[in-house]
Amino acid sequence: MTKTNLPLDADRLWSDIMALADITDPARPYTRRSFTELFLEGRALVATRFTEAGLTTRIDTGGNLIGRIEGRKPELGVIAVGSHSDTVPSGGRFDGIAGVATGLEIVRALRDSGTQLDHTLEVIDFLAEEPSEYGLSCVGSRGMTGFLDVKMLDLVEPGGEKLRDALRRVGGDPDRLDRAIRSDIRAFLELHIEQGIVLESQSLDVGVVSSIVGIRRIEIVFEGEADHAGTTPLHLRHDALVAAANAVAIVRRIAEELDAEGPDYFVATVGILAVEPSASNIVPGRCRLLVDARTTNPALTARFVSALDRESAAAATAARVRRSAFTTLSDGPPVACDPDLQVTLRAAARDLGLAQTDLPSGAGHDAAFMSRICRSAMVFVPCRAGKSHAPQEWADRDAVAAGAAVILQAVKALDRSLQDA
Ligand code: HGY
Ligand code: MN
Ligand code: MN
Repeated sequence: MTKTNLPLDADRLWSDIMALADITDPARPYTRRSFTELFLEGRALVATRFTEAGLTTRIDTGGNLIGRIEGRKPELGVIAVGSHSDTVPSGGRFDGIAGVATGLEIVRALRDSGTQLDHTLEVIDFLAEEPSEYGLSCVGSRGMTGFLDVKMLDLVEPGGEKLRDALRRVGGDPDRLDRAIRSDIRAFLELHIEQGIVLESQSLDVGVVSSIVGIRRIEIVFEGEADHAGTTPLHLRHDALVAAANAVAIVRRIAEELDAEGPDYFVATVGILAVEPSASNIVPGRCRLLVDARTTNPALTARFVSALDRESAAAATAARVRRSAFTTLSDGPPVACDPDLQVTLRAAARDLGLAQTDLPSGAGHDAAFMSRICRSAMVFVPCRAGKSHAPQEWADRDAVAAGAAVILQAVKALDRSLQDA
Protein backbone atom coordinates (compact mmCIF):
# COMPACT_ATOMS: atom_id res chain seq x y z
CA MET A 1 0.00 0.00 0.00
CA THR A 2 1.86 3.11 -1.14
CA LYS A 3 0.62 6.26 0.46
CA THR A 4 1.23 9.10 -1.98
CA ASN A 5 1.53 12.82 -1.25
CA LEU A 6 1.78 12.49 2.51
CA PRO A 7 2.94 15.81 4.04
CA LEU A 8 6.18 14.24 5.31
CA ASP A 9 9.13 12.15 4.12
CA ALA A 10 8.41 8.43 4.63
CA ASP A 11 11.95 7.38 3.72
CA ARG A 12 13.54 9.80 6.20
CA LEU A 13 11.21 8.54 8.94
CA TRP A 14 12.03 4.95 8.03
CA SER A 15 15.77 5.58 8.10
CA ASP A 16 15.53 6.85 11.70
CA ILE A 17 13.71 3.69 12.74
CA MET A 18 16.20 1.43 11.00
CA ALA A 19 19.20 3.38 12.34
CA LEU A 20 18.00 2.71 15.88
CA ALA A 21 17.34 -0.94 15.04
CA ASP A 22 21.06 -1.30 14.23
CA ILE A 23 21.87 -0.41 17.86
CA THR A 24 21.02 -3.69 19.54
CA ASP A 25 22.57 -6.51 21.53
CA PRO A 26 23.74 -8.57 18.53
CA ALA A 27 23.06 -11.84 20.36
CA ARG A 28 19.43 -10.90 21.07
CA PRO A 29 18.01 -8.70 18.32
CA TYR A 30 16.32 -6.38 19.07
CA THR A 31 17.46 -5.51 22.57
CA ARG A 32 18.29 -2.03 23.89
CA ARG A 33 17.40 -2.25 27.55
CA SER A 34 16.90 0.98 29.47
CA PHE A 35 19.87 2.26 31.48
CA THR A 36 22.37 0.15 29.51
CA GLU A 37 25.27 1.40 27.37
CA LEU A 38 23.35 0.32 24.27
CA PHE A 39 20.38 2.42 25.39
CA LEU A 40 22.66 5.43 25.87
CA GLU A 41 24.15 4.82 22.41
CA GLY A 42 20.64 4.85 20.94
CA ARG A 43 19.83 8.00 22.90
CA ALA A 44 22.94 9.71 21.55
CA LEU A 45 21.78 8.95 18.01
CA VAL A 46 18.32 10.35 18.74
CA ALA A 47 19.77 13.47 20.38
CA THR A 48 22.04 14.08 17.38
CA ARG A 49 19.14 13.82 14.96
CA PHE A 50 17.03 16.08 17.19
CA THR A 51 19.78 18.70 17.04
CA GLU A 52 20.24 18.30 13.28
CA ALA A 53 16.50 18.91 12.88
CA GLY A 54 16.79 22.22 14.74
CA LEU A 55 15.61 21.10 18.18
CA THR A 56 17.32 22.21 21.37
CA THR A 57 17.79 19.08 23.46
CA ARG A 58 18.02 18.36 27.17
CA ILE A 59 17.60 15.50 29.65
CA ASP A 60 15.12 16.45 32.35
CA THR A 61 15.57 15.35 35.96
CA GLY A 62 13.26 12.40 35.25
CA GLY A 63 15.73 11.13 32.64
CA ASN A 64 13.59 12.02 29.60
CA LEU A 65 15.31 13.21 26.41
CA ILE A 66 13.39 16.29 25.25
CA GLY A 67 13.81 18.14 21.94
CA ARG A 68 12.17 21.58 21.82
CA ILE A 69 11.42 24.20 19.16
CA GLU A 70 9.91 27.48 20.31
CA GLY A 71 6.55 28.59 18.94
CA ARG A 72 5.60 32.07 17.76
CA LYS A 73 3.53 32.54 20.94
CA PRO A 74 5.46 30.80 23.77
CA GLU A 75 2.79 31.88 26.25
CA LEU A 76 0.44 29.30 24.69
CA GLY A 77 2.48 26.43 26.12
CA VAL A 78 3.66 23.16 24.57
CA ILE A 79 2.28 20.52 22.23
CA ALA A 80 4.31 17.33 22.79
CA VAL A 81 4.77 14.22 20.66
CA GLY A 82 6.81 11.19 21.65
CA SER A 83 7.20 7.66 22.95
CA HIS A 84 10.17 5.56 24.08
CA SER A 85 13.42 4.22 22.60
CA ASP A 86 14.09 1.39 25.06
CA THR A 87 13.03 -2.18 24.23
CA VAL A 88 12.04 -5.38 25.97
CA PRO A 89 14.63 -8.20 25.81
CA SER A 90 14.62 -9.70 22.25
CA GLY A 91 11.94 -7.21 21.33
CA GLY A 92 11.09 -5.40 18.13
CA ARG A 93 12.25 -2.44 16.04
CA PHE A 94 9.02 -0.41 16.22
CA ASP A 95 7.54 -0.57 19.76
CA GLY A 96 8.20 2.96 21.03
CA ILE A 97 10.81 3.82 18.41
CA ALA A 98 8.19 4.52 15.73
CA GLY A 99 6.66 7.14 18.05
CA VAL A 100 9.92 8.92 18.79
CA ALA A 101 10.84 8.93 15.08
CA THR A 102 7.39 10.30 14.26
CA GLY A 103 7.99 13.30 16.51
CA LEU A 104 11.33 13.93 14.84
CA GLU A 105 9.85 13.67 11.33
CA ILE A 106 7.04 16.10 12.21
CA VAL A 107 9.63 18.71 13.19
CA ARG A 108 11.43 18.27 9.87
CA ALA A 109 8.20 18.29 7.84
CA LEU A 110 7.10 21.55 9.50
CA ARG A 111 10.53 23.04 8.80
CA ASP A 112 10.49 21.87 5.16
CA SER A 113 7.05 23.42 4.64
CA GLY A 114 8.16 26.67 6.28
CA THR A 115 5.56 26.25 9.03
CA GLN A 116 6.21 27.68 12.50
CA LEU A 117 3.58 26.76 15.06
CA ASP A 118 2.18 29.24 17.57
CA HIS A 119 2.68 26.63 20.32
CA THR A 120 6.11 25.40 21.29
CA LEU A 121 6.64 21.85 20.03
CA GLU A 122 8.48 19.19 22.06
CA VAL A 123 9.53 15.70 21.02
CA ILE A 124 10.03 13.37 23.99
CA ASP A 125 11.89 10.07 24.32
CA PHE A 126 10.60 8.87 27.70
CA LEU A 127 13.02 6.97 29.93
CA ALA A 128 12.37 3.24 30.53
CA GLU A 129 8.81 2.79 29.31
CA GLU A 130 9.32 -0.98 29.30
CA PRO A 131 9.43 -2.76 32.70
CA SER A 132 13.09 -2.22 33.61
CA GLU A 133 15.50 -4.51 35.47
CA TYR A 134 14.55 -2.44 38.57
CA GLY A 135 10.98 -3.81 38.27
CA LEU A 136 9.38 -0.51 37.19
CA SER A 137 8.03 0.67 33.84
CA CYS A 138 7.31 4.20 32.55
CA VAL A 139 10.05 5.65 34.77
CA GLY A 140 10.38 8.88 32.75
CA SER A 141 6.68 9.56 32.24
CA ARG A 142 6.06 8.86 35.94
CA GLY A 143 8.76 11.44 36.63
CA MET A 144 7.22 14.03 34.27
CA THR A 145 3.80 13.60 35.91
CA GLY A 146 4.82 13.41 39.58
CA PHE A 147 4.32 9.68 40.06
CA LEU A 148 7.93 8.55 40.57
CA ASP A 149 8.16 8.25 44.35
CA VAL A 150 10.98 7.60 46.83
CA LYS A 151 10.02 3.93 47.30
CA MET A 152 10.33 3.40 43.56
CA LEU A 153 13.71 5.12 43.50
CA ASP A 154 14.95 2.58 46.05
CA LEU A 155 14.06 -0.38 43.80
CA VAL A 156 17.16 -2.45 43.06
CA GLU A 157 18.18 -4.46 39.97
CA PRO A 158 19.75 -7.93 40.33
CA GLY A 159 23.28 -6.47 40.27
CA GLY A 160 22.45 -4.28 43.29
CA GLU A 161 22.19 -0.82 41.68
CA LYS A 162 19.34 1.37 42.95
CA LEU A 163 17.01 3.02 40.45
CA ARG A 164 17.96 6.44 41.87
CA ASP A 165 21.62 5.83 40.98
CA ALA A 166 20.72 4.52 37.53
CA LEU A 167 18.58 7.62 36.95
CA ARG A 168 21.52 9.84 37.82
CA ARG A 169 23.78 7.74 35.58
CA VAL A 170 21.60 8.46 32.51
CA GLY A 171 21.44 12.20 33.15
CA GLY A 172 18.45 12.51 35.50
CA ASP A 173 18.48 13.92 39.04
CA PRO A 174 16.55 11.92 41.67
CA ASP A 175 17.00 14.76 44.18
CA ARG A 176 15.25 17.30 41.93
CA LEU A 177 12.37 15.31 40.44
CA ASP A 178 10.02 18.21 41.17
CA ARG A 179 11.69 20.01 38.25
CA ALA A 180 10.58 17.27 35.83
CA ILE A 181 6.89 17.76 36.59
CA ARG A 182 5.24 19.77 33.82
CA SER A 183 2.23 22.10 33.83
CA ASP A 184 2.88 23.80 30.49
CA ILE A 185 2.02 20.92 28.15
CA ARG A 186 -1.39 21.48 26.52
CA ALA A 187 -1.60 18.23 24.53
CA PHE A 188 0.40 15.02 24.11
CA LEU A 189 0.14 12.69 21.10
CA GLU A 190 1.82 9.30 20.73
CA LEU A 191 2.08 7.11 17.63
CA HIS A 192 2.55 3.42 18.40
CA ILE A 193 2.25 0.11 16.62
CA GLU A 194 -1.01 -1.58 17.61
CA GLN A 195 0.68 -4.70 19.02
CA GLY A 196 -2.59 -6.45 18.15
CA ILE A 197 -4.39 -7.76 15.08
CA VAL A 198 -7.44 -5.49 14.65
CA LEU A 199 -6.06 -3.01 12.09
CA GLU A 200 -4.33 -5.59 9.90
CA SER A 201 -7.26 -8.04 9.96
CA GLN A 202 -9.69 -5.29 8.89
CA SER A 203 -7.24 -3.72 6.38
CA LEU A 204 -7.36 -0.40 8.24
CA ASP A 205 -4.66 2.27 8.04
CA VAL A 206 -4.86 3.75 11.55
CA GLY A 207 -6.56 3.32 14.90
CA VAL A 208 -7.59 6.14 17.22
CA VAL A 209 -7.05 4.80 20.73
CA SER A 210 -10.09 5.12 23.02
CA SER A 211 -8.56 3.86 26.28
CA ILE A 212 -5.36 2.41 27.73
CA VAL A 213 -5.50 -0.65 29.96
CA GLY A 214 -4.69 -0.45 33.67
CA ILE A 215 -1.68 -2.54 34.78
CA ARG A 216 -0.94 -3.94 38.25
CA ARG A 217 2.46 -5.63 38.79
CA ILE A 218 2.90 -7.92 41.82
CA GLU A 219 6.03 -9.66 43.14
CA ILE A 220 5.59 -13.00 44.95
CA VAL A 221 8.54 -14.75 46.68
CA PHE A 222 8.50 -18.31 48.05
CA GLU A 223 11.27 -19.40 50.47
CA GLY A 224 11.86 -23.12 51.08
CA GLU A 225 15.11 -25.01 51.61
CA ALA A 226 17.74 -25.91 49.07
CA ASP A 227 18.45 -29.65 49.46
CA HIS A 228 20.16 -32.52 47.67
CA ALA A 229 17.91 -33.68 44.78
CA GLY A 230 18.98 -37.30 45.23
CA THR A 231 19.09 -37.90 48.95
CA THR A 232 16.18 -35.76 50.21
CA PRO A 233 12.96 -37.81 50.45
CA LEU A 234 9.93 -36.13 48.84
CA HIS A 235 7.98 -35.84 52.10
CA LEU A 236 10.85 -33.94 53.74
CA ARG A 237 11.33 -31.36 51.01
CA HIS A 238 10.59 -27.65 51.15
CA ASP A 239 10.57 -27.08 47.42
CA ALA A 240 9.91 -23.40 46.58
CA LEU A 241 9.35 -24.17 42.88
CA VAL A 242 6.43 -26.51 43.64
CA ALA A 243 4.65 -23.58 45.32
CA ALA A 244 5.66 -21.22 42.49
CA ALA A 245 4.48 -23.60 39.77
CA ASN A 246 1.11 -23.86 41.51
CA ALA A 247 0.98 -20.08 41.76
CA VAL A 248 1.51 -19.74 37.99
CA ALA A 249 -1.45 -22.07 37.38
CA ILE A 250 -3.53 -20.11 39.93
CA VAL A 251 -2.78 -16.80 38.13
CA ARG A 252 -4.01 -18.24 34.84
CA ARG A 253 -7.15 -19.83 36.30
CA ILE A 254 -8.31 -16.73 38.19
CA ALA A 255 -7.63 -14.56 35.12
CA GLU A 256 -9.64 -16.89 32.86
CA GLU A 257 -12.55 -16.84 35.31
CA LEU A 258 -12.58 -13.02 35.50
CA ASP A 259 -12.15 -12.57 31.76
CA ALA A 260 -14.94 -15.09 31.04
CA GLU A 261 -17.39 -12.99 33.09
CA GLY A 262 -17.21 -10.19 30.48
CA PRO A 263 -17.72 -7.51 29.26
CA ASP A 264 -14.45 -6.16 30.71
CA TYR A 265 -11.08 -7.31 29.41
CA PHE A 266 -8.85 -9.15 31.89
CA VAL A 267 -5.48 -10.82 31.34
CA ALA A 268 -2.66 -11.84 33.69
CA THR A 269 0.81 -13.14 32.97
CA VAL A 270 3.77 -14.49 34.94
CA GLY A 271 6.63 -13.28 32.74
CA ILE A 272 9.43 -13.66 35.27
CA LEU A 273 10.07 -16.76 37.39
CA ALA A 274 13.52 -16.78 39.00
CA VAL A 275 14.57 -20.09 40.61
CA GLU A 276 17.45 -20.26 43.13
CA PRO A 277 19.99 -21.77 43.24
CA SER A 278 18.82 -23.15 39.83
CA ALA A 279 20.77 -26.39 39.41
CA SER A 280 19.41 -29.72 38.19
CA ASN A 281 20.48 -31.56 41.34
CA ILE A 282 19.31 -29.06 43.97
CA VAL A 283 15.78 -28.79 45.35
CA PRO A 284 14.87 -25.11 44.68
CA GLY A 285 15.22 -23.06 47.86
CA ARG A 286 13.76 -19.78 46.60
CA CYS A 287 11.48 -18.59 43.79
CA ARG A 288 10.53 -15.06 42.73
CA LEU A 289 7.56 -14.48 40.40
CA LEU A 290 6.47 -11.25 38.76
CA VAL A 291 2.76 -11.10 37.92
CA ASP A 292 1.42 -8.60 35.32
CA ALA A 293 -2.38 -8.16 35.54
CA ARG A 294 -4.31 -5.91 33.13
CA THR A 295 -7.91 -4.86 32.87
CA THR A 296 -10.25 -2.09 31.78
CA ASN A 297 -12.11 -2.45 35.12
CA PRO A 298 -10.19 -1.78 38.38
CA ALA A 299 -12.82 -3.72 40.39
CA LEU A 300 -11.59 -6.89 38.67
CA THR A 301 -8.01 -6.11 39.71
CA ALA A 302 -9.09 -5.99 43.35
CA ARG A 303 -10.83 -9.37 43.02
CA PHE A 304 -7.82 -10.88 41.23
CA VAL A 305 -5.36 -9.68 43.89
CA SER A 306 -7.43 -10.89 46.81
CA ALA A 307 -7.95 -14.36 45.26
CA LEU A 308 -4.26 -14.63 44.31
CA ASP A 309 -3.20 -13.54 47.80
CA ARG A 310 -5.37 -16.20 49.43
CA GLU A 311 -4.54 -19.03 47.04
CA SER A 312 -0.79 -18.37 46.74
CA ALA A 313 -0.55 -18.42 50.54
CA ALA A 314 -2.31 -21.80 50.50
CA ALA A 315 0.12 -23.04 47.82
CA ALA A 316 3.02 -22.11 50.11
CA THR A 317 1.53 -24.02 53.02
CA ALA A 318 0.87 -27.07 50.85
CA ALA A 319 4.52 -27.10 49.70
CA ARG A 320 5.78 -26.54 53.29
CA VAL A 321 7.47 -23.26 52.28
CA ARG A 322 7.09 -19.64 53.36
CA ARG A 323 5.58 -16.95 51.13
CA SER A 324 7.98 -14.18 52.12
CA ALA A 325 6.69 -11.49 49.78
CA PHE A 326 3.38 -10.56 48.12
CA THR A 327 4.11 -6.97 47.02
CA THR A 328 2.48 -4.60 44.58
CA LEU A 329 5.37 -3.05 42.62
CA SER A 330 3.19 -0.73 40.52
CA ASP A 331 -0.48 -0.06 39.91
CA GLY A 332 -1.60 2.11 37.01
CA PRO A 333 -5.38 2.56 36.56
CA PRO A 334 -7.05 2.29 33.13
CA VAL A 335 -7.12 5.63 31.30
CA ALA A 336 -9.57 7.13 28.79
CA CYS A 337 -7.84 9.06 25.99
CA ASP A 338 -8.91 12.70 25.65
CA PRO A 339 -12.19 12.81 23.66
CA ASP A 340 -11.43 16.13 21.95
CA LEU A 341 -8.01 14.92 20.81
CA GLN A 342 -9.67 11.76 19.49
CA VAL A 343 -12.02 13.95 17.40
CA THR A 344 -9.00 15.85 16.02
CA LEU A 345 -7.18 12.61 15.19
CA ARG A 346 -10.24 11.14 13.43
CA ALA A 347 -10.62 14.32 11.35
CA ALA A 348 -6.93 14.23 10.40
CA ALA A 349 -7.17 10.59 9.32
CA ARG A 350 -10.31 11.34 7.34
CA ASP A 351 -8.74 14.35 5.60
CA LEU A 352 -5.81 12.14 4.61
CA GLY A 353 -8.19 9.60 3.12
CA LEU A 354 -7.16 6.88 5.58
CA ALA A 355 -9.33 3.96 6.71
CA GLN A 356 -9.66 4.15 10.49
CA THR A 357 -11.35 2.77 13.59
CA ASP A 358 -11.41 3.49 17.32
CA LEU A 359 -9.92 0.77 19.50
CA PRO A 360 -8.71 0.20 23.10
CA SER A 361 -5.08 -0.52 23.99
CA GLY A 362 -4.22 -3.72 25.89
CA ALA A 363 -0.66 -2.44 26.08
CA GLY A 364 0.52 0.18 28.53
CA HIS A 365 1.97 3.45 27.23
CA ASP A 366 3.57 6.69 28.42
CA ALA A 367 0.42 8.41 27.13
CA ALA A 368 -1.44 6.89 30.09
CA PHE A 369 0.75 8.80 32.55
CA MET A 370 0.74 11.95 30.41
CA SER A 371 -3.08 11.99 30.66
CA ARG A 372 -2.59 12.99 34.31
CA ILE A 373 -1.08 16.37 33.37
CA CYS A 374 -2.57 17.18 29.95
CA ARG A 375 -4.91 16.11 27.16
CA SER A 376 -3.41 12.86 25.85
CA ALA A 377 -4.23 10.55 22.94
CA MET A 378 -2.71 7.93 20.65
CA VAL A 379 -2.69 6.72 17.07
CA PHE A 380 -2.02 3.06 16.30
CA VAL A 381 -0.61 1.75 13.05
CA PRO A 382 -0.88 -1.90 11.95
CA CYS A 383 1.89 -4.37 12.72
CA ARG A 384 2.25 -7.70 10.93
CA ALA A 385 0.11 -10.47 12.51
CA GLY A 386 -0.21 -8.23 15.58
CA LYS A 387 3.15 -9.55 16.73
CA SER A 388 5.17 -7.42 19.18
CA HIS A 389 7.69 -7.86 22.00
CA ALA A 390 9.46 -10.29 19.66
CA PRO A 391 12.06 -9.88 16.89
CA GLN A 392 9.40 -10.70 14.27
CA GLU A 393 7.69 -7.37 15.08
CA TRP A 394 7.19 -5.51 11.79
CA ALA A 395 5.36 -2.47 10.43
CA ASP A 396 5.37 -1.34 6.80
CA ARG A 397 7.13 1.87 5.93
CA ASP A 398 4.03 3.44 4.41
CA ALA A 399 1.85 2.38 7.35
CA VAL A 400 4.12 4.18 9.82
CA ALA A 401 4.28 7.21 7.53
CA ALA A 402 0.48 7.35 7.27
CA GLY A 403 0.16 7.28 11.06
CA ALA A 404 2.83 9.95 11.39
CA ALA A 405 0.93 12.12 8.90
CA VAL A 406 -2.17 11.86 11.10
CA ILE A 407 -0.14 13.08 14.07
CA LEU A 408 1.33 15.92 11.97
CA GLN A 409 -2.05 17.10 10.73
CA ALA A 410 -3.49 16.83 14.25
CA VAL A 411 -0.62 18.91 15.68
CA LYS A 412 -1.31 21.65 13.12
CA ALA A 413 -5.05 21.54 13.88
CA LEU A 414 -4.45 21.65 17.65
CA ASP A 415 -2.10 24.59 17.24
CA ARG A 416 -5.19 26.52 16.18
CA SER A 417 -8.01 24.83 18.12
CA LEU A 418 -6.26 24.86 21.51
CA GLN A 419 -6.16 28.66 21.27
CA ASP A 420 -9.94 28.75 20.92
CA ALA A 421 -10.47 26.34 23.84
O1 HGY B 1 3.95 -3.83 28.52
C1 HGY B 1 3.38 -3.05 27.76
O2 HGY B 1 2.19 -3.08 27.61
C2 HGY B 1 4.16 -2.04 26.98
O3 HGY B 1 4.60 -2.61 25.80
N1 HGY B 1 5.26 -1.55 27.74
MN1 MN C 1 6.38 -2.58 24.78
MN1 MN D 1 5.68 0.69 23.78
